[in-house]
Amino acid sequence: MEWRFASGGLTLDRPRIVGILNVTPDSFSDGGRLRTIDDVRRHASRLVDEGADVLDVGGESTRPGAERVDADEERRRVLPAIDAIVAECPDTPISVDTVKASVAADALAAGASIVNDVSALRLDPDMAGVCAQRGAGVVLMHSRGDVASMASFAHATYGDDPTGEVIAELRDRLDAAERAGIRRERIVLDPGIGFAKRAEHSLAVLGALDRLVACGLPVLVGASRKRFIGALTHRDIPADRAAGTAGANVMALVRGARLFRVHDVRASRDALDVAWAILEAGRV
Ligand code: PMM
Repeated sequence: MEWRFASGGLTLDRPRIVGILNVTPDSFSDGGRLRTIDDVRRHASRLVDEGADVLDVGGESTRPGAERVDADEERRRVLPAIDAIVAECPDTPISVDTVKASVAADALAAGASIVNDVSALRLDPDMAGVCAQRGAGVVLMHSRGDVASMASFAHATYGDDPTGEVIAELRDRLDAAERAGIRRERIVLDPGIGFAKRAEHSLAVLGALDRLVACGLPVLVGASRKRFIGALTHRDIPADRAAGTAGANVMALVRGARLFRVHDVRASRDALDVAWAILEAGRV
């Protein structure tokens, strides 16, 4: 299986890591760390050295209570970072984590080739068209509500099959994306761990991830440092959750995910490579 996007593609014949570069003052686990372009350059090159296959640049935090940013401010954060990464890591595909079509369009023009939309194209009516026209790779992540509420529990109401609801809602977004002209080979599905999901919902969705994988598209999981991992490991500080994150990623790999969005690349790279070798050895 291969994920196609504007600058080429990524084969998914082994686990792939999307390294997180948040150029926000207030993201939940790493806000404010990358203040200068030199910081961005150093961090990007470190993530790639540690084994990231894609770099994901985000300029707006979805943390409940985080400051909302307009498109101009988001552009001011994201575009210089993309320029710096293109120069520093020219062979690494870049994705832009945004729900705004105008930010996505400028990011794609600056050298990004993937749009990671945590609203799965719900919040900006122009987003699907921009992605289709530019041939961007697209991550459709499950969420409910607007940017201010999607990472809270405000919409975390499910019946007795949360996974089924998540899959049905993602299928609707997939249909909308295809109707807008985005080719299937460019689309990746993401269950949206922690978005409109309490710990029990995130666990249910990860535990039954094979049902999402059965839709036939590549699956990306973003469990990195999230609250449910903190709760399970009693690690209050998000930066202490790398091992818990690696555990979640290994289980997601076993259930069929192939892309993993993480802050701590080295820990998940090692865990996923070892898990993959064992899975492959068992496939004879
Ligand atoms: N999580 C966050 C932000 N963007 N994108 C995708 N595709 N999947 C996720 O799970 C996801 C995301 C929130 O985490 P962060 O603030 O640490 O980036």
